[in-house]
Amino acid sequence: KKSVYEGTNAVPRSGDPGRVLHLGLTDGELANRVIVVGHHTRADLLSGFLEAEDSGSVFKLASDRGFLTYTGQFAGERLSVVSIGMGLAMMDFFLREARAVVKGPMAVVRLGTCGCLQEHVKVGNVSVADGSALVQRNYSHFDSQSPAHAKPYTISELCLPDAELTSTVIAALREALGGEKVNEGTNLTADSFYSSQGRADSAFNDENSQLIGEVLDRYPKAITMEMETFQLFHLARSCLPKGTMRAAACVVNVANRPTGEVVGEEALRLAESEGGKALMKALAKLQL
Ligand code: R1P
Ligand code: URA
Repeated sequence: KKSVYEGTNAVPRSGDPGRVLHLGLTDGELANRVIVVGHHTRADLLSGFLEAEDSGSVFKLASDRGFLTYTGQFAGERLSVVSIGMGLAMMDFFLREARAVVKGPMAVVRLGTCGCLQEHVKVGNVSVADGSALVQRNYSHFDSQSPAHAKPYTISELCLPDAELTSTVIAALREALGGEKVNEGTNLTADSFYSSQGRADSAFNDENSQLIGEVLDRYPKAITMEMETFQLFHLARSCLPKGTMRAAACVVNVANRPTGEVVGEEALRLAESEGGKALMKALAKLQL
């Protein structure tokens, strides 16, 4: 009898050649250097900078779980651009299954978008994470059976990116966009776009009116709040053997949460494409 997949532990695969279940990729289809983005339009945009592989074309595969992978050549190196969707779980699927189909050291850079927590940071700028902390809804707090003393949200310790990759990314972004368009600071990764990012919603009991204040008290350099960076840094640091997965992350600031300003369509596309190309250059330059 044919099974839907093989193996119930580690990273199961399906079919022949065995493809990982959610990315849909098999060995060799993903490069060691990867740009990770949140949606297909951004991946399509950046795939335009890739050149064909020896096969004569840029590799493209869309999985039925929402992942879209492009692999080609960039500045003399093999490089992939992958759209992974949103949240901690999708970054977990991506990094673990990517690790399973790539041999040797890897470097992963995320180009996301998000709201910015500092008034002085301009929309359309790119903010690079020099560390990331996780903000999680404490589900037990909201359970009426639980003691009331537990706080509604937890804020983690900082997790750091790869230092060399991060400085290479900053230098490449400054060269491409100009120094005034590149900021650095602490990233906050939240497990919701809503409650754990401090958005008020009268349709739910979220108890989050103090949350952004608490985050800024604990991390005064908090600059960005989005949904994947902490998982990227944490799993890269957890990957074995140590040092074989290097990570960096940045976002285009699409909104300034203190002022309410929101970026225009054209400025966003420009930052995504020029910023994205700069990240591809940084990745290609890195000695793996
Ligand atoms: C929420 O709208 C999504 O946008 C941000 C958040 O991290 C979350 O994934 O990033 P992306 O634009 O990369 O998806
Ligand atoms: N994505 C997020 O997660 N947060 C924002 O504020 C904007 C985009």
